[in-house]
Amino acid sequence: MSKNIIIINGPNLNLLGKREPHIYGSLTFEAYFEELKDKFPEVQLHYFQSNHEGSLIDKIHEIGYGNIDFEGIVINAGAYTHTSVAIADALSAIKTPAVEVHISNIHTRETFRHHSYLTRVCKGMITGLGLKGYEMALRYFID
Ligand code: CA2
Repeated sequence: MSKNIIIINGPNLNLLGKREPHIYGSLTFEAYFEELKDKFPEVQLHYFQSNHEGSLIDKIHEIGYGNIDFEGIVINAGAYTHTSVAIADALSAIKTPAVEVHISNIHTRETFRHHSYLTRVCKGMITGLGLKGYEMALRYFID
């Protein structure tokens, strides 16, 4: 049985490839996700995106307590990274390990982006390496 790994993207990340390409690149996440599936045929990759905090929390609960056994979560919570104690609590309420990813380098941007509520409940954080960060996080779970 292959490993199940899920990528969760938070608010506005559905606009990837459509706006602000100078910060976030010009590829849509859907197109990138197809590339990832080709790159990692040995795992069952899942993808979830929501602009709603509660939906992200519901999905994290489903991963932790649902019927599918997940090896890991790769999460880019978007701006909720900097505001959401609730998403951090959801991640710490489940056993499934998570790796936090940011496309841009949050430490070289505005001060309000420097702090993440998620880092302390994640295995690690990758920031500033573009979409490549997702691939690196997946590699962590696969290896
Ligand atoms: O760098 C990242 O991945 C972020 O998580 C992206 C969030 C931002 O609030 C975080 O500080 C860092 C914003 C995602 C917005 O994505 C867009 C993509 C294309 C066009 C507009 C927004």
